Amino acid sequence: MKTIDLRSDTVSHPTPAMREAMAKAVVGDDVYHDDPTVNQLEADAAELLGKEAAVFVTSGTQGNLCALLAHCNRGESIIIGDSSHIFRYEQGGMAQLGGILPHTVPVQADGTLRLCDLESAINPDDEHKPVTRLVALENTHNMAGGMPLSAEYTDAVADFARRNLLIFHIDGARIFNAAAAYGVDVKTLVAGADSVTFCLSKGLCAPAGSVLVGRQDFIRRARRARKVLGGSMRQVGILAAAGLVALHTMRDRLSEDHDNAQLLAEGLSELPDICIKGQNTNFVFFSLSDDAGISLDEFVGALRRDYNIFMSPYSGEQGLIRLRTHYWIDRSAIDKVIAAVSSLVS
Ligand code: TLP
Repeated sequence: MKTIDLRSDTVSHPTPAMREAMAKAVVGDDVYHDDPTVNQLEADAAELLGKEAAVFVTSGTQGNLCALLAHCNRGESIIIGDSSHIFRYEQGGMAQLGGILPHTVPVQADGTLRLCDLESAINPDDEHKPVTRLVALENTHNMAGGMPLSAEYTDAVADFARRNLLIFHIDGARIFNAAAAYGVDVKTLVAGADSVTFCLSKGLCAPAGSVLVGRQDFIRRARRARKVLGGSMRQVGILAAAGLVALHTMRDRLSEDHDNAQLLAEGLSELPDICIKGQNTNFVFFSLSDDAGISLDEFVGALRRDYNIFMSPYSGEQGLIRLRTHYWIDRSAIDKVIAAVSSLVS
């Protein structure tokens, strides 16, 4: 029985085209800037996002951390959403390794941070307080359920950052999902940002890797940060080759994942005891009603054991299950999931 893995889009395997490109990749020592495939990926990524330069990093976590280490000094503070991935799920790397303090503001249900909250999170020029250096957004917002942030909102935050002499970083792990959701060129979603991290290994299906983009001088500092984090690799064109396939052939199909997520949410919503809590981009959240007669753990266990369907309870909120669609979840998989869930709850 084929596995249907909906736990995250990070579980997506590389496509056959990626495996072929990896096998044929021309490589060199990337620490000497000698790997033509990495160089191509970095050039294409910078151009696609409308920035001067890019650096290929091992993961989204490393991209965000390199950005913060390159932008901020020890003892400085950044303004960030209280449910952002950087704050909640990156082990506090900024504080652990960079001596940078997160000043959190509440993430709204639509994934935004209110401008008035940002305003009041800026420390005054007071020797008791850390200097506020940066503001960060997340697009799409993971904990807000895959919410895409619009270009208008992002521009407003960029304007706020400029007026207050703050640096503006975007954790754009799924920025191409946001671009697909709004039907816009990704450049418009990051135009005012000083730096953006995006992931090749989530909905875009590459086996590993993320890219950090920004100005030349910033990317030079970010490369130094990557080096001290042990993230500079050698003949890594093997991975960049898959990244190029991801960047050039996988973005335009992300709306299929969004359509499948919508079909899944609609199908599940018709079943008894399933309460859909949200569906945005490639995310679906649901809970079981108290009358379902099966606990969440039993439900997840039975799907895995009897149907080879993988789901995971959502760590962000008790009683919720989070599903993500991706390239390897097609319409027939959606039908199978709805049928399997139906057999457990009815
Ligand atoms: N998120 C993973 C888990 O860590 C929760 C997932 O399955 O969604 N920013 C955002 C918005 C993310 O969702 C993630 C990964 C990252 C950064 C970190 O990327 P990686 O896993 O490549 O370090």
